[in-house]
Amino acid sequence: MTSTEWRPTACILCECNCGLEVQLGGDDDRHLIRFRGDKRHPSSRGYACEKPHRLDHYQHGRDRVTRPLRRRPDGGFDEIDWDTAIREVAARFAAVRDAHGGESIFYYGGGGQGNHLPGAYATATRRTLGSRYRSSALAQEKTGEFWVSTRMMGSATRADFEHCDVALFLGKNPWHSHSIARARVTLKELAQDPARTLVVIDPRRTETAAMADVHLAVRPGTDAWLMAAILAVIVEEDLVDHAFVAAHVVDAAPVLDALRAVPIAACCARSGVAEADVRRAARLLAGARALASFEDLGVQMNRGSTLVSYLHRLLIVLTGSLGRPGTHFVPTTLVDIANGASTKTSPVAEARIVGGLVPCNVIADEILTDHPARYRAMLVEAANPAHSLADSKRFREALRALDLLVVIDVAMSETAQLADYVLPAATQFEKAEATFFNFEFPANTFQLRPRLFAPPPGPLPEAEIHARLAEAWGAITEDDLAPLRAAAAEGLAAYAQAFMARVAMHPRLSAQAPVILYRTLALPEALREGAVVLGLAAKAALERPASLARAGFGGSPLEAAVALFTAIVEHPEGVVFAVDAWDGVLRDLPTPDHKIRAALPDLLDELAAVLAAPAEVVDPAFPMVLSAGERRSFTANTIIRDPAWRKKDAGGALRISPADAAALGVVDGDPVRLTTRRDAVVVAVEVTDTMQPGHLALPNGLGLGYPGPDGEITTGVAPNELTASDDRDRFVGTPWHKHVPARIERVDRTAPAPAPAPAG
Ligand SMILES: Nc1nc2c(c(=O)[nH]1)N[C@H]1C(S)=C(S)[C@@H](COP(=O)(O)OP(=O)(O)OC[C@H]3O[C@@H](n4cnc5c(=O)[nH]c(N)nc54)[C@H](O)[C@@H]3O)O[C@H]1N2
Ligand SMILES: Nc1nc2c(c(=O)[nH]1)N[C@H]1C(S)=C(S)[C@@H](COP(=O)(O)OP(=O)(O)OC[C@H]3O[C@@H](n4cnc5c(=O)[nH]c(N)nc54)[C@H](O)[C@@H]3O)O[C@H]1N2
Ligand code: SF4
Ligand SMILES: [Mo]
Repeated sequence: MTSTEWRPTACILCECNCGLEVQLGGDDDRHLIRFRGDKRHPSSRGYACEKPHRLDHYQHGRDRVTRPLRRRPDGGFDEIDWDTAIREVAARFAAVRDAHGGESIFYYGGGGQGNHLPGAYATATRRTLGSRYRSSALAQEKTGEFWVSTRMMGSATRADFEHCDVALFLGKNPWHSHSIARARVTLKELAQDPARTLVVIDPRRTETAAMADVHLAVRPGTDAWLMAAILAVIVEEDLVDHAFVAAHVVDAAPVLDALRAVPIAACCARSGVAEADVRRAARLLAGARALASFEDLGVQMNRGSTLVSYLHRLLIVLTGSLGRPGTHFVPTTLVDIANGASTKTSPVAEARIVGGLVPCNVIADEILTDHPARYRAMLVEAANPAHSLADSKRFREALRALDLLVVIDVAMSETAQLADYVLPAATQFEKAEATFFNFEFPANTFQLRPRLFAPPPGPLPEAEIHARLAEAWGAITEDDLAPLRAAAAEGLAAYAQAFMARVAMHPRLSAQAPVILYRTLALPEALREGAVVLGLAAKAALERPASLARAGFGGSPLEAAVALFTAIVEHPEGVVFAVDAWDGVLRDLPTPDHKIRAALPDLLDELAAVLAAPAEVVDPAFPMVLSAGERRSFTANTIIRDPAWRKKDAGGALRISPADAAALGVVDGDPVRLTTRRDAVVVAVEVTDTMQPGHLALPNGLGLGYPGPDGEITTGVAPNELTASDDRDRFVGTPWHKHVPARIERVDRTAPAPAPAPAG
């Protein structure tokens, strides 16, 4: 039986978090049976792709962790009760802190594509322990973009694809990866309207490229030359928006000089794109009424990634594509996720920390050393770094070298398998959840989704885990909480006032604010874990009062915070929390003088160095380039572990070009041996003329172990068995996952599959 009631929730499979309505059914109404896009959700407005229909595979994974687990010396796990788990985990973290200082305790994760509240609660745990270093997946994708953008414009920017007339996707395949609201509707509109132009820069003729008016099939890893050539054409043909530059840019001259020196023909040759096509694209981009652009992993996980992010930003600036409808904007967010400020370095590798995040690719180096400041303990929450970080073998070795590894996850992930303690979390449908990945403009949205049902006995929401840890450490006591519980009974405004007074009187409590809110705020059971959002609303009311007021949440900061939080609680389908204006984008640019800095000397030097460098010598042992981790119709990081969720491409084929297939004598479905400097695997091929000769692509999110009838079965190739952590950007340490030197060889179809490489 399926209940006919439609319940509001959201899809958790990519960062768009489209609003959904779901009908429950099956045992105790705990299965997610029917789905539809929620028309009331303010940004997705009824949109959803094919993936959420498979969400029940997430809720009912067979490798769900249902009890706290403690590692035995023989490597197995014992189930323990929560009191024991909390007591021991609290004592062991405290012991590491007392022996080596809180800064030796590293925090990784905090949220994936659908769940950002754990990271908010974990700030209490981190501050109690004095933990200073942390990271997340953003530090292997977006930190380069955030860093240059913040230096130039005071913030990262996003783009308005709905109203642009020219759209550029650079190393991005939104048909499958989305990342913009209602991606496929927006792409179809762009493609079908003769007055609008879709430009894609990608070595592969992706689904998005196939719809495009202009597809520049760049040679893999050479986007820096292509972008330099495009910019140089814009300068040479005098297509620069001089009025914009004069009004908003303080230091354009050194940039224009550098671009005048770019050898256009040589750059085009290097990038594999005909000069005539580059010039045509440059004129289109510069001639746009409104240009919207988006760079993603194809360039951010590739050679020269930070330089390409810089050149992309120069394209935005020199074409004046900021602050008008259809161009770029600075989003107002509830949590400052896109902050690219950099003030310190990591303690061992001395790597640049951007937005508070240690580069993922140096974490193993920070552990596998006898340096006194090395990380000794790690808390991993809602992330699977043993699978998602470069060079899994070395990362596993690093995790094993820790004095203590604690993992909070719903499933027995590759990382959980290495933990000293695994703490089982409620799924994202068993607790209230939210994300901070909405970047709409001028009206931005936020959705706090109520749980669909209670967790089964065993797993706990992260909020509860962090609150119990705080209590075990004595960081919060009943004396701290009782007065606030009393205030909560008098309503939200009285509570908020009492909360501020209490923290002002006892400043030590400010570090514990998330868990205090969770313990004392009177919320309906289905929304309890949303308590921390009141704190975020209060912060937004102080920092962005005008944006909140335009959305209807005005008055004093306290009044605004209370009104906003009330609306969030009353609208489980999502609310508009901030409204901005296009004419405010440039006026309020978050740089000290509200002007753009175009000349970043280190990146201009890098451009000159790259242009002067001789062509790289290809290692004959690895003549091909592997893009390790491509988004396809049925991939979603490692959020769903059951391979049966995939309706297509169940095994995760290696895409190769017809020319490479013919040279090897293989056809669709044949196995080949794929070898990189780190490993060799056997994988079936998909022969497709969307690939360039010499270019290979493996999907992301595969190679997960999952319980089968006769034990664990691993489906597909885990991409990071093949990658190396030294292959990274020299500025911010982002990995070159899309540029792994590789070769392929034929294997006999009838020969038994080779034994898997020993787990390092
Ligand atoms: N279906 C699905 N959607 C997802 C996700 C998922 O797992 N599955 N994950 C989400 C997440 S976490 C993220 S970060 C986004 C990522 O979204 P995308 O960045 O769009 O994802 P990818 O497919 O990894 O890479 C994009 C493109 O880079 C191209 N590329 C490879 N090498 C080069 C190169 O040298 N130059 C250029 N210009 N392009 C190159 C590839 O051909 C590919 O089309 O997707 C999100 N959406
Ligand atoms: N080679 C290569 N590597 C890549 C990429 C690539 O393209 N190529 N892409 C990179 C990118 S862009 C990203 S974003 C990362 C993603 O990698 P990670 O950041 O590690 O994220 P996920 O793989 O989504 O892992 C999420 C974990 O959270 C668990 N989980 C799900 N729901 C909950 C919950 O409610 N609570 C808790 N506590 N846990 C939960 C899941 O079981 C899973 O173990 O991968 C990166 N790695
Ligand atoms: S676009 Fe992303 S969030 Fe929306 S339904 Fe598809 S996978 Fe889910
Ligand atoms: Mo990502």
